[in-house]
Amino acid sequence: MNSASFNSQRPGATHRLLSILLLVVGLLLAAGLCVAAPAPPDNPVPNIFVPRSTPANMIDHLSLFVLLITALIFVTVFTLLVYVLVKFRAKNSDPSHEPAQVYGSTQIELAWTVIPTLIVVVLFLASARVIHAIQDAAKPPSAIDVVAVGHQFWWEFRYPSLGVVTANELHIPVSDPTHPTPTYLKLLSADTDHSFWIPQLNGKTDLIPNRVNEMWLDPHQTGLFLGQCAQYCGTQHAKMLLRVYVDTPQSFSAWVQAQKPPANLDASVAAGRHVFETTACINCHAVAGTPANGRFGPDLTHLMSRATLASGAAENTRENLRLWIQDPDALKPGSLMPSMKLTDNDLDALVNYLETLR
Ligand code: HEC
Ligand SMILES: [Cu+2]
Repeated sequence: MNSASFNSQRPGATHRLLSILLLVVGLLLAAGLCVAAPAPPDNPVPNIFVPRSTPANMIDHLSLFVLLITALIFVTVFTLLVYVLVKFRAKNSDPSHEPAQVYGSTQIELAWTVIPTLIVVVLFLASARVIHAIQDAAKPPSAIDVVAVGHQFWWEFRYPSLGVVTANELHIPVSDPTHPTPTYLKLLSADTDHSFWIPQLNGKTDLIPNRVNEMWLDPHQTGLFLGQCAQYCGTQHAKMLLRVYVDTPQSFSAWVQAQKPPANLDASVAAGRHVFETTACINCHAVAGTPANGRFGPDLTHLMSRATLASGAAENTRENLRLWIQDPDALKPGSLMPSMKLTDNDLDALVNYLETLR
């Protein structure tokens, strides 16, 4: 190839300038989008960089530290790369010129072996410290115990010492650092692997069949914290959402008091209760104080105290409740609740009954 045709294949200066401009515009746009995102309280996307609980704080600090180190590595490598590209690129005047080749420099080889090894050791020790501090934290006697069971595709929550069973929406008290009331979760699975993840409260912990895992949360702020099953567990894994309500101590004990009693037995909805108790519903669902004691699906004793249906798939309104029972797949395709093919009359009576389960 002669030098004239070689030159004609290299991108022109305008071409190069345009690519650089595009890259810069792209970076600015990405940065702009990040800055324009709504501030944490109204932002429905849980953000690991806005921690609200001790373990999440420790993870946040560790990730900033790791980000800082990796950013330094990135800047160093990128600067060297750009320097080498500019300094040693083929010159138009002498396209076949090669820079001096350096082999076996002990100094350079030592530098790029020892420095990365030290960096890895530092990252390892920093991570090990945080893992130990979170996993081996002493459990205070004031801790609240919750058993969380992952199911395809919903969450079961049992508070053994409080006598409460609920689903999908976890209520826990806020934990004042001077009187900590952390919540200790025992994580189990009824079927396959799931993962419990509330980004602002703690990292992920898997729920694995035939194994007991543990995690704790001690939120310092009241409010609603969103999470998500973080391990692919089947078709509706993406609609296996978590809602954690962090309550003041007063509203937490009020919630517990409201969840304890058996279900409302309202005579005006006896027809609907009859439909429920004579259909397969009772094999999969429990309603305390009635013959219904299934555990394949969520406990419905206080169904109407929950804001959402089917693990956050839909808002808990009458229309959605009716649609859900008529055809669960309409709201959550692939959910493990079958359509019971009820008549419109039975369906209306049944929904009237369910609406009294407050
Ligand atoms: C084969 C077992 C099975 C039967 C039978 C069944 N369900 Fe379900 N049900 C489930 C499962 C599993 C879920 C959770 C679905 C999900 O979120 O993915 C569920 C969820 C629900 C929910 C939503 C609860 C919540 O807190 O989100 C309601 C309400 C409900 N079922 C009512 C009924 C009624 C009424 C019947 C009878 C007409 C019935 N189910 C029959 C298994 C069943
Ligand atoms: Cu899952």
